[in-house]
Amino acid sequence: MRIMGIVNVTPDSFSDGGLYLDAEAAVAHGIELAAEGADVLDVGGESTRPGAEAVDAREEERRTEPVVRALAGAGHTVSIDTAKASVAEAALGAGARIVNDVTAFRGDPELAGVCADHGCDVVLMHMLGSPRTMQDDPRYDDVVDDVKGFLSERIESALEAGAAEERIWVDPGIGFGKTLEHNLALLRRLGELRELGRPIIVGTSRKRFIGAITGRDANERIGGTVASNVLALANGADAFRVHDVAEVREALDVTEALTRRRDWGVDERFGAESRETPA
Ligand code: HH2
Repeated sequence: MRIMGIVNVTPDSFSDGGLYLDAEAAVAHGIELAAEGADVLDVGGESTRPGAEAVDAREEERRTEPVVRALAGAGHTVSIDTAKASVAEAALGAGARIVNDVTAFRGDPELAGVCADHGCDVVLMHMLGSPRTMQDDPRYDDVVDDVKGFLSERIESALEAGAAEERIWVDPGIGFGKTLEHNLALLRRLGELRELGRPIIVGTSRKRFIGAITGRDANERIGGTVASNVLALANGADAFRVHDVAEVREALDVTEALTRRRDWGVDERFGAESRETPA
């Protein structure tokens, strides 16, 4: 199980926009998240919240590159949350090891090649439409089957572009063109995505579907964030992208201990053979 801590260097992210816009504050926040138990720090310079305006590539690079350089330089594993090849190239040059692309290589035709050249890990996420339009009446035949089919096609496309299969992660894109029911179905049936044969990462952190259930604002969704990540772990997720690392780490450590199948040596001592040879 891996926890990815979110470092948003943006003025407008939905829950922490503007808090870490200054590089120094972003780096300090990343270091704090690592101390709380994040295995990977996901640095992003463009909000993908519904309706968000696109950010110019040079501005996105200006926000993220120094933060990536400082965190990677301090020995942390850094991922760059971008759909742009030039931003990814700068981040990989500054020490990032993972590219987290919410468009799954559909946003920038150059990005897959940049990732293949660097041999980095890539996160391919499902989104219906674009952030500007994705929440306008999203529809699926069967949301889990549709997301699975999409991710399968994007894996193939990444492989054709030169990505190494063992470096690909998949993400159902919670909140990206999904109603409350779509998000719940994806989390309940997450295990079906295991058939893709790649590790699954999920991002439920503080998202609107939690607020729709609890009535809480973005900064008051820790309980819902913890609950959804616990269920996701139990249902087969491998990595968890969150803002509240300390709380989620604690919950997932306990969930992992509770759900792990421990080998008590029972089969050896009371296995078929010993049953067949009663005294
Ligand atoms: N969610 C957000 C951004 N990037 N990447 C992956 N792989 N999966 C996600 O679910 C995901 C993501 C949105 O969250 P956040 O970064 O907190 O907000 P914003 O996009 O407004 O910066």
